[in-house]
Amino acid sequence: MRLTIAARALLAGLVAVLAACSGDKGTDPEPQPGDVTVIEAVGLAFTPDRVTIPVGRKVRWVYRSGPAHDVASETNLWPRAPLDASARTFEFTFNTPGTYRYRCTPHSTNFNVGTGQMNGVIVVQ
Ligand SMILES: [Cu+2]
Repeated sequence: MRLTIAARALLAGLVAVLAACSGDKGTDPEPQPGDVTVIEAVGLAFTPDRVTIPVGRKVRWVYRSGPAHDVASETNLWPRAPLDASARTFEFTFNTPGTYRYRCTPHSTNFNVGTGQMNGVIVVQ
C-alpha cells in the first residue's frame, strides 16, 4: 500500500515535469498583462527613451540619478509626477493603443525624442 502511494506520487511528479517541459519550445513567452516595463531616469535622460509595449502593460519610471525630475504626459494622461530621491518610482498602465509622449519639465522644453532633451515616447500596440 505504501509503495503504491509512493509510486503514484512519483508518477504525478513525472507527469508535472513532462507537462512543464512540453510548453514553450525555445520561443520567448508572450508578454503577460501584469508585466512591467522599466524606464530609468539616469543623469538627464530617460533610459530607454523609446519603448513599444502591448496594451495593458504597466510602465514604471525609476529615479536612478541626477537632480529632481518629473514625468509629464503630453496629453495630461496622468497628473505630473515627481521622480526624485524621495519619490523614486512612478507607474502608469497603458490600456489603449497609441503613441504617448512625455517629458521631464525641468529638463525638457519639448516632447520631441532625439533632440537631446529629457523626454521619451511610449508606443502601445
Ligand atoms: Cu529631469
